[in-house]
Amino acid sequence: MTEPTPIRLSELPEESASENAVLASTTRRTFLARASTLSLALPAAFAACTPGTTQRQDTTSGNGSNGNRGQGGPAAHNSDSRLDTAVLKGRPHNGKTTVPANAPTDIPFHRYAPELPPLLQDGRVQLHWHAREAPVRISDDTVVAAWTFEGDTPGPIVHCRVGDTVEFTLTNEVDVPHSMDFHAAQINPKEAFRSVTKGQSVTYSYKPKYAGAFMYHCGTSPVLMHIGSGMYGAIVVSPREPLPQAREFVLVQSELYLAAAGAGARSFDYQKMLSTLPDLVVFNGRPDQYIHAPLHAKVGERVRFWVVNAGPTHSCNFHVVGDQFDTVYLGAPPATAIRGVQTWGVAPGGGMCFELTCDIPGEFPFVNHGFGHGQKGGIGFLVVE
Ligand SMILES: [Cu+2]
Repeated sequence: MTEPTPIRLSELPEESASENAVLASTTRRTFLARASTLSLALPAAFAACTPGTTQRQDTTSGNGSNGNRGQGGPAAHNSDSRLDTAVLKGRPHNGKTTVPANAPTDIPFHRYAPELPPLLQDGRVQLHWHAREAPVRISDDTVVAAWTFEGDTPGPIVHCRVGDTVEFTLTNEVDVPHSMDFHAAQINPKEAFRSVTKGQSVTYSYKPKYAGAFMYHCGTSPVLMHIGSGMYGAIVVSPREPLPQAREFVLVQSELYLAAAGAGARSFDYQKMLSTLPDLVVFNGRPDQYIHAPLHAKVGERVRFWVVNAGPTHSCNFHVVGDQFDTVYLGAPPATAIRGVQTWGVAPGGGMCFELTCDIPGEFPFVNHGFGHGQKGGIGFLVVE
């Protein structure tokens, strides 16, 4: 295996060396498209030139690790998030999302349904999704200019079982390259998670090996921008042997970093994402939506929360006020269950399964108990009657 040659920033194509020059001659949208495309053309060896990263060969095994620069189409490249981070580390990046010119202006609010969808019976989940830019109303007074899977953020909830076949196709409808990284998959990311440009599609299938709540997200460079702008969601993989009967909900926590309010939709702001001080921290994309329209359960029922933390940066310290988790699964349910838990942290990029029994009636807030974040919208009510 040939030792990869580190690439310096000065060796990048000229248009990336001067952000000002780029911004002066192009729109931000064009710049982001260029930045993403540029990163596709960089070899995995670039990750090795970043201090603190270890060299890896896996993403380019078979065709060398430094031979792709500037020549291949998307099929030859990997939208690996470590690579993406390395590519843009230290570079100025003024990316902001925008609303498509032809988008509707009257955007109604809809509550993101948190109920776990039923399983399909034939063991196959066929998904053909589209990467779209769309305005999404997240509250009475705020519409965001989101990058989405299927027009909403989070994207659709997927539910399958261990060993089922997930057949997935992503078609990109927009100028910025996008991709799909399912954390429930064991698959060659260089092929499956590659970015596709406008009008292109990528198709792959996999069989989830473990049960759990898994994140999916766009992994295109800069991955922080793509997750932070709305391209994430949850796939829940149930075990083959059913878990105890329960009312099941899916909660995806995410942070929102928004540009100043102006006319129309608020942009997602890459510089604010880097600052890691979010404007909002929310469940299922909208602040306080489950305060206004709570989750419901009956006395005597078991409630199961599948909690995914899309981040992109902060933990979700999941807690239910006035109750305790009867069961938290540290790994794939039903193994590694622990009992009597008050709060447990779900890492960004992670997911966990929490259960409680509704022994008494009441209104039970479920929160991110990291309250500096919980009070930015990461709260809702479970009403037990
Ligand atoms: Cu994307």
